[in-house]
Amino acid sequence: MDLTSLGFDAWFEEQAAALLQPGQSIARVTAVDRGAFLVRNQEAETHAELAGRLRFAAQAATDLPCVGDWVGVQHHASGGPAIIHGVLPRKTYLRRKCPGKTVDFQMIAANIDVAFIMQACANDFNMRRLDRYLVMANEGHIEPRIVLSKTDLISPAELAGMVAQIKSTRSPAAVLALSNTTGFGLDSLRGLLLPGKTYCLLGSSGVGKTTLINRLLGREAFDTKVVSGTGEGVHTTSRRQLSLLACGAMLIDTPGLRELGLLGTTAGLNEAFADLHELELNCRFADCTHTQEPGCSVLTAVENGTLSEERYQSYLKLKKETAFHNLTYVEKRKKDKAFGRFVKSAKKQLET
Ligand SMILES: Nc1nc2c(ncn2[C@@H]2O[C@H](COP(=O)(O)OP(=O)(O)OP(=O)(O)O)[C@@H](O)[C@H]2O)c(=O)[nH]1
Ligand SMILES: [Mg+2]
Ligand SMILES: [Zn+2]
Repeated sequence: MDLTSLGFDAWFEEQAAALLQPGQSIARVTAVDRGAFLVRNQEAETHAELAGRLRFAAQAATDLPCVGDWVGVQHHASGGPAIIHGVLPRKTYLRRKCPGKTVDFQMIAANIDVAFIMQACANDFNMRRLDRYLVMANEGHIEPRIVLSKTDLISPAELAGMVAQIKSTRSPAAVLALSNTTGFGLDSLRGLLLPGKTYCLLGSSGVGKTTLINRLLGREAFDTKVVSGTGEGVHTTSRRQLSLLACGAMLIDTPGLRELGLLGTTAGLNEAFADLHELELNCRFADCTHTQEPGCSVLTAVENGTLSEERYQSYLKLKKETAFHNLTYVEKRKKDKAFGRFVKSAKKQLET
């Protein structure tokens, strides 16, 4: 198996040329479980650890490798764990705000071509959460597709209703429905998976992400758990893992995210809310907040029912969060820089 089959291309090759030191070679991170890594190259999959230098030089958690990353490694002749020395720049990424009040980001996965955003038809279907995931994928330059799982638990009419709800937002993301239990829709999904491309499953805990990967692999490779009737489950998957399917596609499983904090830029927001963005162009004022301005075409659309009140509220909420986060993130970065300069000048004074 060559690196191209794992997704390596000319762009990464260029990045690698600038990064690799003598004795190092390229590999892809296939699993991250707390501090432990698995990396894969043309020959084998091996355990790996971070070089001390890389860990100490990291300015932020996002500088450290995540699943899907291309890294420069040094292999151990005696068979010990390989050492990861550097991370290649990412083409695409999934990241989220760290849980809690901090403004730092956490990498979920990198270098993904398509993200399947999964919601279970029963108990889990939620347009607002879907919006969040769509913004997240768009922000990381990943093509989103929507998967409605567990169709065996609802009627065809209910399913059609959900699909219609998604379509009414005019989201360009394709919608696919499937059931791991009956096998409905699995062949359509298989038909979408291309060799050498990387896919990722995103969605709440218990929607059936790992079960789907096991079905596609054709064996019980990873643990899944029975969830309670309400769909509220405990997390079963704790590690981020990239699996190679027989068809040559790669699929990344992620643990269900409990808190889907935001996000970085407004670009992702505008893409996920293309319908609103389009309306916005007709507002009288360029900086219209769509809350009270005269001649606001967003408000008009809500009034005459072409835009649902729910979607409008979802947009306002995400917009507010994004704006707040952008602000605090920029401030924090400034402070970090100022602190860095302070440390440097203090060190200099000590040296002289
Ligand atoms: N009825 C029904 N149950 C399913 C289906 N797919 C998965 N399940 C069940 O849903 C439960 C959760 O499945 P998992 O695959 O572990 O869910 P997950 O998304 O990986 O959850 P986390 O790892 O916690 O994020 C298991 O009990 C599965 O058997 C389906 O299509 N229909
Ligand atoms: Mg799982
Ligand atoms: Zn407006």
